[in-house]
Formats: sequence, C-alpha cells, structure tokens
Amino acid sequence: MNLSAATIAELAIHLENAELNREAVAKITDAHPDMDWEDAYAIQNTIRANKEARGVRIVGLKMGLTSFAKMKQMGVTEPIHGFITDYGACADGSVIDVDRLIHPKVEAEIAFVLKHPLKGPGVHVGDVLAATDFILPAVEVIDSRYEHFRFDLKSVIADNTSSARFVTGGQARSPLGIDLKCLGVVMEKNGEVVATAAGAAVLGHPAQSVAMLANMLATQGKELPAGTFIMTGGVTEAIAVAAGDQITVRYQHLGSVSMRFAAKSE
Ligand code: OOG
Ligand code: MG
Repeated sequence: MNLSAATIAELAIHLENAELNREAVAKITDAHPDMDWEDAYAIQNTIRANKEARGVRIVGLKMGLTSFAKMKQMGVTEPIHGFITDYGACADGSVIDVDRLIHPKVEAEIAFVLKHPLKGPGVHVGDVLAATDFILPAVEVIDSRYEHFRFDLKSVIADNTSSARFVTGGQARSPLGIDLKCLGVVMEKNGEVVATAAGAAVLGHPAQSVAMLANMLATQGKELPAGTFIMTGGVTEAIAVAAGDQITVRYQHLGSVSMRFAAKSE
C-alpha cells in the first residue's frame, strides 16, 4: 500500500460525497498517481464500511469489465469487483429517478445466486455451477462518479466500480441444462434494438466471472457465502440513458427485465 490510512479515509468520503451529492469529480489517480491496487480496494472497502455503519445493507456483489465490449468501451483491460446496496435494488418495471444520478448507463447482465459457499483460490466453472442455486436476469444501472465517465482501473475500483442501481426480474432458472455460453441477450431502448450478445461475451462463460470473483476475494482472505447474489458483468457495452427512456432486455430462457427513466422532481 502506498497511501496513508488518513488519505484512504479521506478519499472514501470524497467519492461517497460525489455519489450522494450527484456531483462528478476528477479521477483520484490524478492527485494520487502512486495509488496501488490494494489502496484502491481499501478505499472501496472503507466506503462499504461507512455505508454499513449508517445502516445500509450490502445485498450482493458485482463483477465489472468482464466482457471485451466493456473493456473496449472503457479502455481498460482487467475485470474488477464491487458491492451493491439495498437502496440500489429496483423492481422489474420500475421508474428510476435520473435526478438522483449523474450520467447513468444500463448494462445487461446474468446474475447468480449461490446455495453453497465458494472459497478461492482455484475455483472453476464446475465449482460455480455446483454451488449455484439459480441464475436470473439483471440490468445494472452504472453511474461513474468521475467526470465524463473517464477513469483508469484503480480509480474505478475505489469508486465501487460505478455501482448505482440494479433491476432483477424475468425468470429464475437452474443453470443445469441451459447452455450459458449461447444464452442470447437483446437490449432494446425505446423499442429499438441497441445491443445484442450471448453469455460467452463474459469471460467465455458467465460462471467464469463468479469463479474469478471467488479467486479475487481469496486474496483479501474472503469467501462468497451461500445465498450471495452476484452480477457477472455487462455482456454488451453500456448504453447511456436519460429521462424519458424505456429499456427492455430480453434473455433467452430467462424472460425479460424492463425499466423506465424519469426526472421525478419535474
Ligand atoms: C465500470 C463498471 C463496469 C460491468 O458490468 O462491466 C461494470 C464502468 O464501466 O463504469 O459494471
Ligand atoms: Mg455492470
């Protein structure tokens, strides 16, 4: 670690304030170029601890930048992980208030819920499928706290991987008997198809994303407990949304998830 405990605490408050005040800030590596990976996750973990101390519940975990489409869009090259909150959960068919967000984008994802714990290192796709209770479709609404959605990997890890809202719905299914590599996903914005992909877009197989999460957490001495809800990362590039937009994502075998964006304060 290169940053002091005081700097980590200060940056955690700075980034969480950007979220709570809906005000984009400069990426933190500009002022702290010596920040390392451990510092980045320490800042994210401090934001998480501060939220939990105020009564926020952490309701799941997410992987990000697991597809080539996302890595290319953001100009970065490695998957990252973050957490999702109780106040981020939105029901299928929700109206999402854009006035509470800075510059939201939507991502089509496949989520897993575990029935057994997973502990790295060495977790593989077979372990993940054996430990999975069910899969279900999810749409993540990301909202970077950085100006113009521009960042590097360390800055975005510290900013809890742009996590903001998520919508789950559709049809939960056992992964057994479903060819997750070929599972088709169609994203529609205002009735028009804007992105398409198959499950293999995520690290070759969406369960590989869960395996990678378990193995990454092992480096922090953590495991994935039974019951954990995990979003495996966008299968396509993220699509910007604004007030008035309607999003529907259709998943082969898993039904659809939809939401509408509106400025509620208007
Ligand atoms: C980082 C978060 C990426 C995903 O599914 O790839 C992510 C970002 O692009 O802002 O959640
Ligand atoms: Mg995502």
